[in-house]
Order: sequence, then structure tokens, then C-alpha cells
Amino acid sequence: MVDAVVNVAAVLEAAGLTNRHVQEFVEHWAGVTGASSVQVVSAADDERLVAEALEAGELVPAGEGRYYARSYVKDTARAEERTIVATGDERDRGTYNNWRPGAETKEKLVELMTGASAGRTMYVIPYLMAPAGSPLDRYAAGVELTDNRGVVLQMIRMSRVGADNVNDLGDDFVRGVHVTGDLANLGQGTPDDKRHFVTLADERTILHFGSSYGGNALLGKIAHGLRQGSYDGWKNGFLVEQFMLLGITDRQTGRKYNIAGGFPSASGKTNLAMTLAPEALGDRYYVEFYGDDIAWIWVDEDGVLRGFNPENGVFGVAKDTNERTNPTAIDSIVPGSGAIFTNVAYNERTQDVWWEGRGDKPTDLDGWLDWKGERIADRAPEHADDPWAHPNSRFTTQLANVPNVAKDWDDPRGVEIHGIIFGGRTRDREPLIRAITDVAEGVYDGLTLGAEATAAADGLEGVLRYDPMSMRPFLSYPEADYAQHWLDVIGQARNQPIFAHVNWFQRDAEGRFIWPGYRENLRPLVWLMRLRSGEVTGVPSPVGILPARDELDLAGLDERTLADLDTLLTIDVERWRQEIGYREEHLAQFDGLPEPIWAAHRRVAAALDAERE
Ligand code: GTP
Ligand code: SPV
Ligand code: MN
Repeated sequence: MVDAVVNVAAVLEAAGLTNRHVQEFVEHWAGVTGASSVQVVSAADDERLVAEALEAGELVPAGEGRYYARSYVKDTARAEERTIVATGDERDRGTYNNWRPGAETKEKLVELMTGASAGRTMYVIPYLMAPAGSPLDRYAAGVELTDNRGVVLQMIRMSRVGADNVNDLGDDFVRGVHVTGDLANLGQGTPDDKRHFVTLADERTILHFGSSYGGNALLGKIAHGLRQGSYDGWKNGFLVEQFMLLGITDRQTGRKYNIAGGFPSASGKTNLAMTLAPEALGDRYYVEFYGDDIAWIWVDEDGVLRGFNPENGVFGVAKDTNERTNPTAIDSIVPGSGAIFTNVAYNERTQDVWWEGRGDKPTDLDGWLDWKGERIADRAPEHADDPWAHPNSRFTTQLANVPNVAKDWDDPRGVEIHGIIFGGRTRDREPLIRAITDVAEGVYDGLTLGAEATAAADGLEGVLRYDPMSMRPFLSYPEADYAQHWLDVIGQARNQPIFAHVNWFQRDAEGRFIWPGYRENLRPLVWLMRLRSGEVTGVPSPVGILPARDELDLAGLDERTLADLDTLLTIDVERWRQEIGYREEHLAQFDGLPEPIWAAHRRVAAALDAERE
């Protein structure tokens, strides 16, 4: 034990990790987990670690400079019911955060982690979840300890990794410990489920046990970038949200608008941020990618609402990604990109990868393995139609590979935010877009975002639920405080953003999406920019301003979409009145919800009643 302690400090020193607090942290957890060695990593170690992972069979090549990994079959998505926010203050208990008392939760995790990395290397990942030099830097640095090499490779792609990020910070860094555990023996989904994904928010400590899946294992991303971040933001005056962030430039007017937007997991953030303008609109507009999953948002010293993407990469959903739906994504995962694919189908002969919606299904089955590693050619007849890829299979690639990444994506000052949108998978009720100019109504709209959950969370696909601002799985404090915090932060901004609710997922009676989505989503966003700058006026409705049909640029839309346009651009008042009842029940769960939110609710309800009369 004494020897190990001496060694840890020496190993860290040798790797240039000189922060004494980090050294103590690593020593402590190396002792608890029983790791046999300690290794500090930086982005420069990627090539070596990839080679080691290939050698160990943890990765296989997917063509030149691209890789494939398969995960344990019961470890393919976030496990929301196993995710806990723990603090020492009972008042932090919220409806969605599975709050537990900090001290006993920590004890439980220490018990689970004790000796659980025996014989393994403990990798020390010093990281920053921000462009270096930002005003929020002091909340963005962390050190993840993990016993999993694959997690290191993902972290190198998704965050900025290197000892310099933490050397000068003293005690001001998030402590993260990830122990994979014996995945085949964790009782996933049983009453004796050993998985625990804990954020000790008031200690700025994250302890995750029992998974190697992204959202459960890349502690910089979800646990720090969203859960710890939102707690720190609440205490320190900024917002941390599961938002994409994009810029749209209108070359004709020279105006540029930056839009942030919350869509629940696997509901279109990556695709929207990567979108290209529809071909039919020529080269008038172009979209720049800032972020696809997380935005940290604050009001600067001039009173300007700004935001940045704290990530360094994209962990994107593979399903339905192809040259037509998202050519930008396809270009960002080409051979040589260093991309890592997880749980897609893999051809061990040709090293090709494939997923549902990639294009035509390969007809020559030779060499193809499904996401479980089973030979597709040998499938029993009753499994012939099973998906080849897991619905939550993903690709990981660095932002630098994304063709439309903004020139200033790395600017520590972030960008001004002009619009905030919410949307999700809502098969009816929600029109294509409705704009909201009042801040409290905009915040109310985010809080009542109702949509279908997706395969990004285990066992929840298709469940209709409220997902406030798309933060339900990541909220680390109570909703009433969250609502107030939103009102406070946005209230300070002198450039009040315009809000909007969008829906790309309206369906007809046969279940077909009536809006073509993807690149075409730029059309309603262009309308929103034009509304904000007074170029169009829209049509008022009880739930916001809708586009008049001729205010949308319809060039090149197909006949079928044009025929459905009236459905897309109108609201069903009766259906909405019913929704108001559900919302009332939903919001009533949250003690102390700010009065302006209730007032917004009552205004919308009254406007709907008036419309009916
Ligand atoms: P997370 O990374 O889980 O937070 O998800 P995300 O919100 O970034 O979702 P993403 O953009 O990766 O999309 C998830 C799924 O929705 C993919 O299968 C997309 O192909 C599909 N999708 C995205 N945009 C659209 C759209 O406009 N229309 C339709 N029909 N599907 C879409
Ligand atoms: C999500 O589930 O919302 C994701 C993927 O963005 S993960 O990073 O795994 O949480
Ligand atoms: Mn997400």
C-alpha cells in the first residue's frame, strides 16, 4: 500500500501531472479499486492506445483509420433508473434526479468499487469540458479515472485531454471514477442490479460503476458536462443544457443567427447541427455546427446571452444516417477520421460497417456479423428480420472532422445566442414550428416539452413523457429551482432570445412522417430568423406564432409535403385543450414553481378557451 502510494505520485509526476490534489485523488482510488498500475493519458497517446486496443481485440479495424467495438449485450444505452444525484441537502431532491443522501451513497459505491479493478490499469484522464480560456473554465476541468481503455479512446475524441488542463487548478476539478465491473454478472434489469451511476453534486465527485457505454462511462460528457455542470450552473449563475448549437447565415442579408435547441436523446440534435441547406434553396443559407449535445450558456459582462459547446467530438446515433439524411455525418466518419463505431453490424471479411437506414442492406451475407457478434448468414428463420445494428448504435468522431464545423467553434467567448428552440418526437398536436416571444412563455414551453423517449435510454423507447428542456435524464436539482434559474439567467440578458417549439416527427394515420425532416428542417428555422428580424409577421395562435404558408420558402418541396402543409401549420384546439389538462397535472408535481410559469400556463389555457368560443 505504502509502495503503491509512492509509485502513483511518481508516475503522475513523470507524466507531467503535477497537481498535488490530483495525485492524492488518484492514490486514494487506486487503493480502493485495487488497480495494478496507473497510467496518465493525453490526446497524444491516441495512436498507441488504439494499437493496444487492436492488439487486445477490444477494437477491430473498420477500414483504414476507423474502428469498431461491440459492447456487452446488456450494456448499450443509458440506464436512467440506475442514475443517481446525491448531495448532503435533502432539498436537492427533485422528481427526476433519483436523489439520495450523499454519505450513504458514497459508501455504497466504495463498497462496489473495492478491489473491482484488480489486475487492471487505472487510466488517469485529465480533461477540460470547454474551449480553453472560457469564463466557465473553472467549472469545466476534471479528472476521470477509468479501468477501461475503450473509455479512454472515447474520451480523447469527446473532450480535450491532457495534464495541462488541471495542473494549475489546485482543488478545483471534478473527480470522476469509473469502474467497469464484471458486466456479465451485474444483474442488469433485475432487483439486484449492481449498476450505480452517481453524481455527488455538492462534492463535485462522480462515481460510476457497472457499464462501459458512453453516457454511463464517459464521465466528462454526460455526468460532468450535463449533470455536474447543471448543478454548478445553478449555484454559479449559468445554464447547462442538453442543447445543440448552430449558426445560420443568410448570405443575401449578411445576417447570422445562432440557435440553441433542446431535443430529447436521439431526437435530432446531431442531425440538425450538421444540416446542410436544402439544395432547392441554392446557396443563400449556410449552417455552421457548434455543438450537437451540450451547451453551456451564460450572460457576459455586456449583458449578452452566449453559449459554447463544451465537447470536442460527436457521439452520434448511427440509425438512419446516410448520404441523403446527413451527408455531413457521413463525411465526418470517413476512413482516416479515427471514428469509432459501436454496436453497428460489422463485416469481418471486408471490415465494412452497416446499420439500419445506412442504405441498401448488403445482399452478400458473407462475413456479416450483427451487433451481438452473431453471424447473419446463420440466423434462425425466426430471427431473419431482427435488426443488424442496435437501435442505439453510435459513431464517435472529433469535431475537427465535421465539415460544417464553425470557424470559431473553439472560441472561448462562445457565440451570441439569438434563438432557443425545443422539440421532440411528437406524433400529433405539435405543428412544424410555433414561435414564442415572451420569455416566461418560452421557459414554460421548454418545461412542458412532451415527447416519445428513444432507444438512447434502456427500456423506454416509445414512452410518451414530459422531458423538461430535454434535461430529464440529466437534471441535478429540483424543477422549480430549474425554472427559476432559467428565468433569472435569461432575464439578465439584454438580447432576449426568441423561443420556438418545432416538430419534425408529426405522423399520419399510417404512421408515416408527414414532414421530410433533415435538411428540410432549415426552412422553419429560416422563417424563425426572418420573424425575429421583422421580415415576416406570422399568424398568431394561442400557442405561439405560426408561419403563414407563403412565408415558408417552399421551393422544391414534394407534392405530398405540400398537401400536408396545412396539417403541419395548424393546431388542433381541442387536442391542445386536453394537453393543457395534462400539463396542469404535470406542473403541479413541482413545489414552488415560479408564478410567472403558472401565469404563462394560464395565458395559454385562456387563449385556447377563447379560440374555442
Ligand atoms: P442524442 O445524441 O441521443 O442526444 O441524440 P440527438 O438528439 O443528437 O439525435 P440524432 O440527431 O442523432 O438523431 C436521432 C435519430 O433521429 C437518428 O436516427 C436520426 O436519423 C433521426 N432524425 C434526426 N432528424 C430527423 C428528422 O428531421 N426526421 C426524422 N424522421 N428523423 C430524424
Ligand atoms: C444521450 O443519450 O442523450 C446521448 C448519448 O447523447 S450519451 O452520451 O450516451 O448519453
Ligand atoms: Mn444527448
